[in-house]
Amino acid sequence: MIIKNARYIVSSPKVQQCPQSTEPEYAFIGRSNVGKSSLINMLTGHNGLAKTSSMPGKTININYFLISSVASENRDRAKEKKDDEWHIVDLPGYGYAKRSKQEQDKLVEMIHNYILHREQLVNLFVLIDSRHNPQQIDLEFIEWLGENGIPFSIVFTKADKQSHAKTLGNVHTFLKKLEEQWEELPPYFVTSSENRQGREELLDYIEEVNKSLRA
Ligand SMILES: Nc1nc2c(ncn2[C@@H]2O[C@H](COP(=O)(O)OP(=O)(O)OP(=O)(O)O)[C@@H](O)[C@H]2O)c(=O)[nH]1
Ligand SMILES: [Mg+2]
Repeated sequence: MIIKNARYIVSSPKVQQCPQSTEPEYAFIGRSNVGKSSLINMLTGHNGLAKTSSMPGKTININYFLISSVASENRDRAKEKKDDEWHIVDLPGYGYAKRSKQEQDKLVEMIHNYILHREQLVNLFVLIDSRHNPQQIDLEFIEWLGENGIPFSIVFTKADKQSHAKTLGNVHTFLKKLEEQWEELPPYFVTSSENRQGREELLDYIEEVNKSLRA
């Protein structure tokens, strides 16, 4: 997939205030600081599109970006072809310990409401830090997605932070853990926003899902 344009649309504090449009949307979720906003910038090729920070807790609303793209196979006919239009949604992270309980609960409610009620949501990317052992909070969140029948994929982040072998080991351990809960594993991707690892795979996957929606 070739991204032709990516632009910021709106930052909504509630699902009721999200855009009324019908474009399919792909949302990014995961623990605070896992790299959601950085991944969005890496995928779109626009540094600074989504606000990032080394301090956890940066994103606090439901942020919309409108993407125009063309399928790679139409690269040479991009002018004749109508662009695909879809939304990327940057969500706040969960599990930031320094937030007050009240703030934390409010964000979780917002995230849950969005995920459960947003009909345009076609896939949720759940980001997992590839440096760590499986964390309870991530496993519980994924279990909740399963209970509610939400379509999701896993994105392992920050693969540049350690050796390839260490990343693969952690990915394997996480998937083994998921196999205890799931008969079939979800699609998964290993990424780095630093060196753009996994970009093509993720964009191709989105292109496939977009295509299947039109079929
Ligand atoms: N080395 C490396 N650093 C990364 C990568 N992705 C994100 N970071 C760093 O991790 C920190 C957090 O990144 P964000 O993209 O703001 O994380 P987030 O998940 O959006 O965080 P919240 O909005 O607070 O929930 C920043 O300092 C990023 O530069 C990566 O792939 N590699
Ligand atoms: Mg963020």
